Amino acid sequence: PFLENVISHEQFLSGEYSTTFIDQTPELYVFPKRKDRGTKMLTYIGNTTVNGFEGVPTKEKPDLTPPVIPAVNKQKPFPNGTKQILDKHGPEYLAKWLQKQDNVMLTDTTFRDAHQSLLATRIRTKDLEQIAEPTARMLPELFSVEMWGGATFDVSYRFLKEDPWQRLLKLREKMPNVLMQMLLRASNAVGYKNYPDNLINEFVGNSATAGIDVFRIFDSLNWVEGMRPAIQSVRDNNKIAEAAMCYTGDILDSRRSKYDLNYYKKLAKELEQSGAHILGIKDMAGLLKPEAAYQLITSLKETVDLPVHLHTHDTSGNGIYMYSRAVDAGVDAVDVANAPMAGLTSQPSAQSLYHALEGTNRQPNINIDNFEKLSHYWEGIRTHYQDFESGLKAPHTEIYFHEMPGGQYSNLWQQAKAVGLEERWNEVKTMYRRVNHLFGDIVKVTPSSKVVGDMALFMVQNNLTEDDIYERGESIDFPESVIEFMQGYIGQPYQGFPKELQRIILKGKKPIKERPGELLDPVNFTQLRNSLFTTLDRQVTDFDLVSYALYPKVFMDYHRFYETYGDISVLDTLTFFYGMKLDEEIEVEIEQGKTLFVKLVSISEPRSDGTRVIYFELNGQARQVVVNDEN
Ligand code: 3PY
Ligand code: ZN
Repeated sequence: PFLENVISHEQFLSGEYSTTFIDQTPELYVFPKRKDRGTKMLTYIGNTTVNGFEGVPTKEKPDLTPPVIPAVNKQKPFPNGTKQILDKHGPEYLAKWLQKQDNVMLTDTTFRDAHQSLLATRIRTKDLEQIAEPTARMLPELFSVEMWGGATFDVSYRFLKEDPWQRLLKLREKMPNVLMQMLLRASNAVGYKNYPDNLINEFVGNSATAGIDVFRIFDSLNWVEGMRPAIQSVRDNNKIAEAAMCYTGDILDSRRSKYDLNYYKKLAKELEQSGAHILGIKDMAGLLKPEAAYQLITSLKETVDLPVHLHTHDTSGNGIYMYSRAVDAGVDAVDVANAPMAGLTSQPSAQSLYHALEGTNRQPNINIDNFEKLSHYWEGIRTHYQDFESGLKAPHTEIYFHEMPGGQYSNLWQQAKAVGLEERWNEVKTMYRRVNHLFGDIVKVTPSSKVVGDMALFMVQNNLTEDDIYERGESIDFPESVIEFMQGYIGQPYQGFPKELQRIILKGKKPIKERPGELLDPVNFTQLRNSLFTTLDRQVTDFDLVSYALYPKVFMDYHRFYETYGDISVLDTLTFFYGMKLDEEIEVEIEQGKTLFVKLVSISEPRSDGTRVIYFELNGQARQVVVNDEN
């Protein structure tokens, strides 16, 4: 194996090595471990069959058929799309091109925000991958497909036991013609806190290499200072910087003057001056009302010379009407999801918007029949994720009152339930609004929304009022996220922190005014690579390195899981979540052309040590694994 490593090494193959090559190349001494993929996989299936999957009630596997994938001719070349325009002419040209389109353009969010908002971000790569090529072939007129970023990164490792970079690479291969878009939390990258500038830079660079074309960058407090490094990084990579402002408050409500039309105009100008190719409006909670959209977009189009791309959540049920007014005002592109994955906390439906704009001269230029054909797939696949549905069944106009972002509503509800506040959920929602007020009316989106949510839960749980905080705050231990927020570690809110409250919460700690990324020590990637190489005992990719730097624990947990169970992203989704039924047979393609046939034969009763023996047939051969019964 040593010789094999030498002769297959890139440096050796390139001919650029000297006599010290062997001494300076430790990876030559790493030999492939004997891995029995079959046993690892059977252990996972056995374990899930007996103990269930985190967050899914242990129950019989649902009887569902795989959804229909629309047939497309894969031999034909892909139709050209926006990706070809970017690659040929660059981001400035593409932005001008977008601005010149008569018809409103669409971003399809089904691959990211739709399932983040409806299904706790749980759709697996396997299910996205198989519909990616039909989507790219059938909807080449899309502006972009949003398929990465936001929570997909963290959730992939943590719950789905998948490598998010692999998702990106696979979808890129299947979608070579449409722009691929991600949501980037500026200096928080795809995490919940600020990172050093050099890490943001590495993250953006690697994301661009792996296939992202459009980066929608936002700061959770609309603090432009915090967005500059990310915008610059995207520009340096010759990709599209869509700098987004988060919409909060209500410009139609004259009693709330903090976030008025002038605020947004000024912000838009600043984003333009910071290097945005596209101006994004990120209406993360769905607060933008139709008339407000009309006024906002009209003003912004007069203020900046950039295409405007609008994002919303349809929680209130007003999404299509709002988009229609935005289209009247000249918005260049809007975010929609395929109908079965649209509506409620997700984006408005693409198909609904198409029909709503019938007879106007800005109706999207897309093939609606193809949208419908693809919709059958999404309708089917959604049922495979039924245990992650949020439970929201109807339009929810209370959003205008509490202002929680689309993805947070179901999350906070779960958190409230977990700490026994199920009965007091209405109080939590009201408290969320009160905390926002207490904090001085801030923008609420990941991670600032989490701070407000944590504080609201904390106050309800401990029966605290605003007066209590001011009167006895010195003796209260506030949640860590609230302390960090008041320290300035996620940035500076517009018009600053409420001074007295900040003093009470910080108890003598000094807040910062600078950008946290400037103060944080840069990541030493060389050192990190070496130590990771020792820990993982394998080659370290640039992707591994960035993931580890962002999420050390999450990444290592994933690594250990992978060592134990192997690559289980190849399992079908129902087996992944529910294991197998007795006598059931499944096929698992573990690599191209290599399929395992698995049958679950029987499960023993628990033995005195709490374990069960699971009997399988693997490709016709009897195999057994032992798992702990954790019930
Ligand atoms: C995210 O940051 O994940 C969001 O979708 C914010 O709206
Ligand atoms: Zn969103």
